Amino acid sequence: MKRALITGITGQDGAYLAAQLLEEGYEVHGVARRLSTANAWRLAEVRDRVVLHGGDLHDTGSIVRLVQAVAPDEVYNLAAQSFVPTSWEQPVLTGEATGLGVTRVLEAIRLVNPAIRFYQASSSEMFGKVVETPQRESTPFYPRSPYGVAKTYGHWITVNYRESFGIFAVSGILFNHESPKRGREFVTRKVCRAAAECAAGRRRALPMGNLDAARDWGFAGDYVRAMRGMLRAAEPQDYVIATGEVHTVRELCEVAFERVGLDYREFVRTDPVLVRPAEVDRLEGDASKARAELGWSPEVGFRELVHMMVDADVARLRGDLLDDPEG
Ligand code: NAP
Ligand code: G4F
Repeated sequence: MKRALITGITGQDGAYLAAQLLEEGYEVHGVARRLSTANAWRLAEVRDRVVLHGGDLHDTGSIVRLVQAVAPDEVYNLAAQSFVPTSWEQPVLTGEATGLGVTRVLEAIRLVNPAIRFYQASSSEMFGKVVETPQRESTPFYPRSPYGVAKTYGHWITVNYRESFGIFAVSGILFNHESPKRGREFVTRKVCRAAAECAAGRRRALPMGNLDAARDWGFAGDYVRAMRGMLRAAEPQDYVIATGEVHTVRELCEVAFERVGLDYREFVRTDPVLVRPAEVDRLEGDASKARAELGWSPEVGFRELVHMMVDADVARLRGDLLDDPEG
């Protein structure tokens, strides 16, 4: 039986990855931070089948001891301070967790067992102020936030440990991916939740930032499948994972509110406080390398994804689905 260790298991991708690995017959271990309030709601379906260990990417010793104790075949480093606006408020913490945290996990692997395969959760935020469209593996990075800068460090340290120490370390450059398990602060979930609340008469207005921003949005379940493919490949390589389909935040609002029979223009208003100090205007990925070499392709399209998310929040508000804690 293969064993996987997932940092960030309590996050959106961690929950989907844990479920997929269990389905494949893996023994799944996860790193969870000590918090004053329980935070494993995303793991509800798999909680009795995963082993959670206390640890933090800020604490090197905790990571080394966990890699020793669990003795995994694969480590997926999904933990990060992952919300872009917070990275301007807490740039040093973001650099520590999202950037240096990667080195701490790689060092643990190097010290304990360099044969462990390593996946790094890199991001299309590294392309930032894009220098070519669509973005592919060879596109130069131009990050636009402390988060993007930290992820760029995480990407290059992964490449460096592969080249310096021969570790099977890969960087998955994933474009935005969403699901009903998405945190409420991210734009898709914020809009889908608000549409459900407006339909239920619990909300009258939705303050938003830049409605013209455009993203290549996919479904988290599809993207997590790509992570597994990268660690199964014959050679360690970096891959862009994206749908190639781009929509604006305005279109997202339109589709989400339409789903509950409402016109978004009656609820959405722009609030300058939510506009970012430096914006990533438009991301569009080219995943042809992953399609050709990993046989990967997305199964869920944009409208289906938005409908899935709105429907989940409608069900939560009705009490048909367990609601998540408000962030
Ligand atoms: P998420 O829902 O925000 O989850 C982040 C996870 O990291 C949570 O489990 C969180 O734990 C954990 N974490 C944060 N700081 C930590 C620390 N210091 N030590 C240990 N754990 C820590 O993010 P996601 O959407 O699942 O994304 C997974 C990874 O992919 C992240 O690295 C993200 O930056 C990256 N990524 C995401 C996307 C996307 O569109 N979703 C795209 C590209 C890359 P708590 O539950 O305790 O907060
Ligand atoms: O949903 P977002 O907060 O995601 P963002 O900044 O693109 O980052 C996400 O995707 C990255 C991959 O590219 C990940 F690495 C990262 O961890 C995270 O998962 O914002 C998307 C867009 C932005 O352009 C933002 O300015 O939506 C725009 N937006 C407009 N109004 C808003 C809002 N974003 C949020 N969160 N809230 C708003 O009210």
